[in-house]
Amino acid sequence: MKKVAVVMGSASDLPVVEKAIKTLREFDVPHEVHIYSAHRTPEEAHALSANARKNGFGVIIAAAGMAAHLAGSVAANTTLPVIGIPMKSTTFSNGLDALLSTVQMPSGIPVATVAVDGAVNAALLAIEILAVSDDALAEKLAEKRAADTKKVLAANAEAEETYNR
Ligand code: RP5
Repeated sequence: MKKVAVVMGSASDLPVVEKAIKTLREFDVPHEVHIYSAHRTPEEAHALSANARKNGFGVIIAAAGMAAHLAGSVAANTTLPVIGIPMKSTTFSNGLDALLSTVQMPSGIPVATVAVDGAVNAALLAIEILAVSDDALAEKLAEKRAADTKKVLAANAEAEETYNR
């Protein structure tokens, strides 16, 4: 199976990005985690993305806040799919700054952008991309969907029982 690269701009992003790592682990998807900044370690970030395909990666998840250039700069150096997680790293604008920086890519260099702090969906989207050519992984995704549906219906049954008169 291809690996997922998870890269974030700062150690301060880890508490949120760990949710993506946990999801990848739940699906037994091989992954590597790095803290490389587009601004503070540009050479390392460049090497990761430029060599990602030949190093066995199938998808890259890139998380960054504030100016949030990481996902875009990673995408500029690879034709692998790049999923951007805009991080709510400051109270200023609640992550809208990072959301716009991540999503507003110029034509030709796409970044698939999830919600602000949307780490779980970033991992699930990465798994969905790998599952295009992996039936066993697709089956695991279907099982998770079914389990999620069950949970919501159980909560609904409880709410109906509690509140409906
Ligand atoms: C971004 O700036 C990082 O991804 C982080 O979300 C934000 C703040 O970084 P620190 O100042 O906490 O290192 O590059």
